[in-house]
Amino acid sequence: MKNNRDTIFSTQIDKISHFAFEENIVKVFPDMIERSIPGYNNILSTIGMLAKRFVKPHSKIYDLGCSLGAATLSICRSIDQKGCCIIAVDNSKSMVKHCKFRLKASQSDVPVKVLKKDIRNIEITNASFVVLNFTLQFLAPEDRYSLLKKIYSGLCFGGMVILSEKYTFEDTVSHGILTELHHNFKRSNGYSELEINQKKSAIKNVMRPDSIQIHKARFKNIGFSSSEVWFQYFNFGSIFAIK
Ligand code: GEK
Repeated sequence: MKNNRDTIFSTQIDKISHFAFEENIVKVFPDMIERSIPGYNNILSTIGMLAKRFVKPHSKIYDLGCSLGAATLSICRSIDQKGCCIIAVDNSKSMVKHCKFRLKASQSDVPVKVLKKDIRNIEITNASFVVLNFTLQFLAPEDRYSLLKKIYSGLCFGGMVILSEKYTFEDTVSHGILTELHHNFKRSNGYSELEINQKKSAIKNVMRPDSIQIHKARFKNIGFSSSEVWFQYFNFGSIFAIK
């Protein structure tokens, strides 16, 4: 797949439909995510570093909502622990198809299974490292606790969950400033006002972010012994949680 430029929302759309991870989006996905999420590449490379530190030999690594396998590839390049395998899961048929091509082309030594499944319906067992890189925000809020509880149950002690998300902020002034900075980031990456506004309408009811406080309280409630924000760039960031 070529690295196509994202022009999906660049012309006036009369009736904007809900954002869905279908072939048209998948074809421009690497460009879209890089120009839309501040710090995306820094997060990916650090996921590799954290995997090197926290993955245990003979355990499983899960990349939930793997899209085109960017986090999986970063982990493959970073780990040398024996007997590990990565389970990469996405419920978009197009994402899974292109993810398999990409992983095949990378010729990594780490075994990877790519599954077209809903992450709410998979089993998690013998895990030492679980990645939710900008995925949880797409789940209905009422499904988030049970997914993280299932992950906790399948995680070994000392294992790590990486949760990267867009955040909301309880303080409305801070929320406004950080949202404005994010829009400036998108403008500086070549997105027009029309593109920013039309994408916002398309994604409004599909992606529902939580605050950092909600994420941390949820981890604590489930039983994780530590959790901390290790990266933040405007209203995007990443938290690790350890069992
Ligand atoms: C990356 N992690 O590049 N089950 C499985 N997959 C799902 C579900 C679900 N219930 N809901 C959404 N997805 C990637 C980026 S993108 C983030 C993740 C974004 C999948 C969905 O199909 C999409 O591929 C992914 O979660 C979210 O590191 O586009 O902002």
